[in-house]
Amino acid sequence: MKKGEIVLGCLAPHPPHLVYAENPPQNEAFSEGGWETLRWGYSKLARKLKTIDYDAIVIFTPHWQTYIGTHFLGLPGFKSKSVDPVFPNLFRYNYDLKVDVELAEAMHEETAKAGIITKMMRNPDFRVDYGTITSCHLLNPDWDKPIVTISSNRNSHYYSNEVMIEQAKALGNACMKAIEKSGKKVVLVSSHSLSHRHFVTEAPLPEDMSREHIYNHSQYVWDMKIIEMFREGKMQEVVDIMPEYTEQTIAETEAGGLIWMMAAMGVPSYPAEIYGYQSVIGTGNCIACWDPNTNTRELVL
Ligand code: 2X7
Ligand code: FE2
Repeated sequence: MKKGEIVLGCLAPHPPHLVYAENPPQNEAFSEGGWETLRWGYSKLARKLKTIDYDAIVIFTPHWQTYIGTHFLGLPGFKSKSVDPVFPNLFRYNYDLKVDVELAEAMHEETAKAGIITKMMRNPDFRVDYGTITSCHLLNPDWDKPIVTISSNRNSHYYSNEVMIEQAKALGNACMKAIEKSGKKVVLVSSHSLSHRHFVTEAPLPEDMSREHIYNHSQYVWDMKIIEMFREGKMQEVVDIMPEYTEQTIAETEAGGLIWMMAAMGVPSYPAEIYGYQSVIGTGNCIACWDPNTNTRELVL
């Protein structure tokens, strides 16, 4: 069997506002649009994904939080309504998704071998989190590929950002081993915002773009610094600076997604493709991808 591989790694922010703004038939809420810079960027990346041959999407989400170990979705399908607990006015999404259980089990097995506490989620009534659904919907609105969702273990809260980073690296390496053994072509998705300070009151019309801006200038400067490193292919420096960046901007990187993805991809030293940056309720959000294929990698923005 041919060795499996990671064909793309995507940084895919998941504010539910973006799905709300698209008005897909699955979501109950209705909007007049908003956050176009991110939504147009997502459309462009979704078009690129359509040109790539791959078997499954593996997504790491900060909104499925497990306090004991790392969990993997472990049933062939999950169907229910996902409601954002903070923004139920924006996100009540009816999903019906397929899981690559074989790949999930292989990752679970390698993760256990690496000494990480891990478990398969086999509860048919389990509700899939809005982070998974938002990122997957925007990257692949046709939902025509199976997914594997990985939970985020709360190491940064129990211990420290440093411990979280070590665990995320070990998890990334374990997932990579499982992918290689599987023979499959896989797209990785790290689902999160960058800086994560957000306003605590919402505009009367959430999509009123005259009210949208980054929470403060310092968050903006930090985000630009990290995006510059993405552009320059300095991912080892991003890994090194992660504890400070996360602390200074309360970034959603605290869950470990970006480190997990970078470790699995061998910490790329080539430039990321940037698809957009915009604030959502004050948080900083960047859509980016790392394309290991030099023939298809491009300068997007
Ligand atoms: O989960 C989120 C997020 N990461 C950013 C902004 C707004 C809402 O939800
Ligand atoms: Fe989030």
